Order: sequence, then C-alpha cells, then structure tokens
Amino acid sequence: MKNNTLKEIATELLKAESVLLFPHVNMDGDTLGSCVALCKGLRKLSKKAYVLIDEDVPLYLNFLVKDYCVRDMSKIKNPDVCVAIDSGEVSRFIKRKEEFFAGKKTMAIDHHVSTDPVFDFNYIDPKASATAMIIYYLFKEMKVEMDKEIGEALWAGITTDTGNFQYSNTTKETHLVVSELYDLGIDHNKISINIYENVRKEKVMMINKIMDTLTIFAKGKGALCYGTLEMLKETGATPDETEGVVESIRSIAGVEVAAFLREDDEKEIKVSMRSKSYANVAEIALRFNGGGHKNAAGCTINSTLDFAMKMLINEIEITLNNE
Ligand SMILES: [Mn+2]
Repeated sequence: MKNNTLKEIATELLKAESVLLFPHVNMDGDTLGSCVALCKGLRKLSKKAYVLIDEDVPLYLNFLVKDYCVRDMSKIKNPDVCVAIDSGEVSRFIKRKEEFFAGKKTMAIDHHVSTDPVFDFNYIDPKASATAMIIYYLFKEMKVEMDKEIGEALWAGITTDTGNFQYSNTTKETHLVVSELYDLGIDHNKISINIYENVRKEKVMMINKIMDTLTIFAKGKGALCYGTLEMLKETGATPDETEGVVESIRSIAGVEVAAFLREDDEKEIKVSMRSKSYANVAEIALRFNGGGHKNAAGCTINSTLDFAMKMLINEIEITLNNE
C-alpha cells in the first residue's frame, strides 16, 4: 500500500479549511492526545477543526477534551479532510464510518502495521513510538508553532504509548522529542497525576476480580486473565476501566506473553495481548483476524469466553514453543 510522505500530508492539511479528526474506539492517551494536539494546531492556522467521538472519554483523559471533542458533526458539515488518528482500520471507528467518508478527502495517520487500503492519503510509521510523535514531526513540516497545551497533549500520547517510557518502543528519538516538549513549558507532573493517579475505586474492585481469574500456563511463560459482564455489573466499573490489566500480568516474573479477555457480549470476546521481549503477539492476533505490534496486539473472538480462552491458550503455547 502506498505511503505518502509527511510533506504530502502536511500539504493536504494546509490546503484544507475544515478538518475532522477521528480517534479510535476504546480511546487511549495516544489517539486522543494526538487528536487534540492536531486539532489545536489546525485551529492555530485558522482552520475549522474538531475531534469526532462516539463514546465517553475515560476519566484519566478528561483534561484533554475542552471544546475540541464533539459527538455530532453539526459543527463541521462536509469537512475537507477527515483524518483517522492512531488507527488505519475503519473497524476501529466503525460507528463513525459514515461521517468519516463524508469527508471530501480521507487520511490515516498511524503507527500500527495493519492498514485498510481505503484512505486517499496514508502516513503510517510503525517505527514511531506513538502517533503523537508523528504529529510532532507533522507540526514541524506544517510550521505550526507549538504551545504548552499542544505539548501536554503530545506528552500524554507519548507517555501512555511507551508505558511511561519503559517499553521497547522508547528510543533516543522519543526522548529528544519529549525534551522539546519541556521547552514549551509543559507541566508533566500534572498530566502524570491525571493519567496515572486518577483511578476510581470501582476500577480497583474490578481489577481485583479480574486478578482472581489469573491462569499461568506454558511453563510459566504465559499468563491470562479475564473480565466478564457480570463482574462489571457487580463492581460498577466501565469496560475501559480494565485498561492496564494485561500489562500488570505481563510484569509477572518469567511471563513472556500475557493476554486479557474482556467479555463485551455473550459471544464477543475482546482480546488484548502483550509480550515482554521476543514473542510476536501481532502474529497470534492475526490468526484471529486482529492486528497490532510485535509486543502489543489485539483481536475479537466471536465465541463463548471459555472457548475463546482455550483457543487462545493453545495459540500462545504454539508461539512460545516455537521460540
Ligand atoms: Mn498509538
């Protein structure tokens, strides 16, 4: 699939008068931080720009919303460009598909490997540790003068996608970009508290229940746990409050592959997988028509929770035995 240059992306955005930005569902700090940063940057160039969402913003990202996020398109009708941010797959914003393709031109800016060949313009850089990194370079290309607010939104994206600068996708370049953000006067401690120390007790109760389901397999190299609709009901937690579970169980000594299964419906199991170093979980996810990166991937399995668990454990064992 053709990948455009960042210059071509910049040129298209500079030509546009109105731009609508699309974060992916189950939004995270990178997709929303990148959207908000780009939205503000475009507004600084006197363009009409909004972020179109279709779900509640998780509490820890609420500080980003301001007047950037909207749920209906009435503020921008027939945008010149619609941009998918941090996802290159229509399935990641399926409920807003119609609105997306109402744009005169469509674009994807992303760092995930799998991309639908449906966009007019693509900029996919799998080497970027976060989409927020790409937005930073895009601003350089567009000559957008970044400010504190943009810097904080980009910082939010980079810190969440790099596991607060711990994951293997953290590079010298990541730190160089972040060092530039500090020059904008960002209050990283304030954002850190917002993102990492802003947990509802319902979430803590939910995590507690999930951890009770922990299974270790493949001679200690595999870890799996799950969350059910019933547990959500009992604790009052929201589905997105299971975020972070899979990273927690990956941190267990000796574990290489961790999987978390979330029952979204009776026969709709959302799977998140993480590997610690050598295993490629994107390959496992692909076997279930999912995708992602080597160390972080996901898929949806349409079966009962029990069956999904059996199949997944089997596939993870095959992968781990082949190493
Ligand atoms: Mn990302």
